[in-house]
Amino acid sequence: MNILDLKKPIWFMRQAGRHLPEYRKIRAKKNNFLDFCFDYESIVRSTLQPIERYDIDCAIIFSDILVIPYILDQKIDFIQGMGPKLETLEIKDLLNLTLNRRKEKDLDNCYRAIRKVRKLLNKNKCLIGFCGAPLTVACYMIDGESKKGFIKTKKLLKSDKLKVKKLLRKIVDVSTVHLINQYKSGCDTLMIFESWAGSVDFKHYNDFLYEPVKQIIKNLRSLNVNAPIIVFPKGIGKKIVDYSNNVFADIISIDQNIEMSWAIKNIQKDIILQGNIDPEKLLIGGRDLETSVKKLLKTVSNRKHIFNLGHGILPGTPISNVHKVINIVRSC
Ligand code: 1CP
Repeated sequence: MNILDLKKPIWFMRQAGRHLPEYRKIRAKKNNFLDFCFDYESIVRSTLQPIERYDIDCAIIFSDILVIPYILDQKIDFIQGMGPKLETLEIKDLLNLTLNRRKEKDLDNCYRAIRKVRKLLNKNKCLIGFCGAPLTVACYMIDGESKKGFIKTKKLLKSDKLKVKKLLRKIVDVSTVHLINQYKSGCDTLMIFESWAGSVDFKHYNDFLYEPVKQIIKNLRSLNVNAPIIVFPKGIGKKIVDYSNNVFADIISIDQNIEMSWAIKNIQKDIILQGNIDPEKLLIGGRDLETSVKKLLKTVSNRKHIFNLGHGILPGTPISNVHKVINIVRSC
């Protein structure tokens, strides 16, 4: 069942992963994160773990947005506690990258895992496939890491717009194929993560944010992929209205820095809203969490809404806090 067919869906970005002891247990069996990411059994298990523990409405296939630079043959490492680190390449070398067929084959395990998860998952749960939005993936490819605020990317967006646009087109093509394969394998809902939307100046939104995402959606629709599409332009504040008017997605995920009541008034009525509890509130718990969840539910009571956070679950989040939120949402 896709996410729009569900009545009052609830799921959490980064619901699989480090806050779950059962994830940490299977993760510890592989040294390297990519080995885990491409291992059939590990993908199936970690995708289903949050559903088994919380009985929430959507599973999101366990993978990462950086599988795209990996199959384009840019070397990548995930360093424990540091996050991803990619081989440093100049823009001209990034433009020369081509698909590595052997590495592309590693994704077959992801598609096989989707087929298996779809079989094991109850029919009335949805299964989300995803990719990074091209600009966010390009940020990692150009800078190699996120820790320094994507200085190289920001400079290049100003000094060599044409070359960046060329790189984005390459990422659009590879991401389109990846999303189609996820859809054909059994994902009924697709999500595009623009985690670093905030790195772009508003005057460049059209070229770097709207056009690439619009193109992916256009490609999918022209190939009869009719799954609902969620976009998540994190960190763009009030420009989210302009964003949602331009990319033609079905659902927009709202980060915690935007007031939901404001979003309801300003984002066109036919777009479904997802979000936006602050992950820190989920981490801390207590009365403040309870009040925020109840306030959000009241705010969205007259509009179709998908319950979620404003960003991913933080690693130290207590499981009891997640249960508490689910109980409040289900009892309202
Ligand atoms: O060893 C580990 O367990 C590594 C931690 C980890 C995990 C659990 C990474 C490395 N990726 C993932 C899985 C992941 N990544 C999922 C599936 C799990 C789920 O949602 O349940 C998803 C959807 C992602 C998406 C992702 N990866 C995004 C977009 C969403 C977001 O959080 O903004 C981004 C930006 C990444 C890059 C990435 N991969 C891993 C880390 C630690 C990061 C972020 C690093 C940074 O801050 O730049």
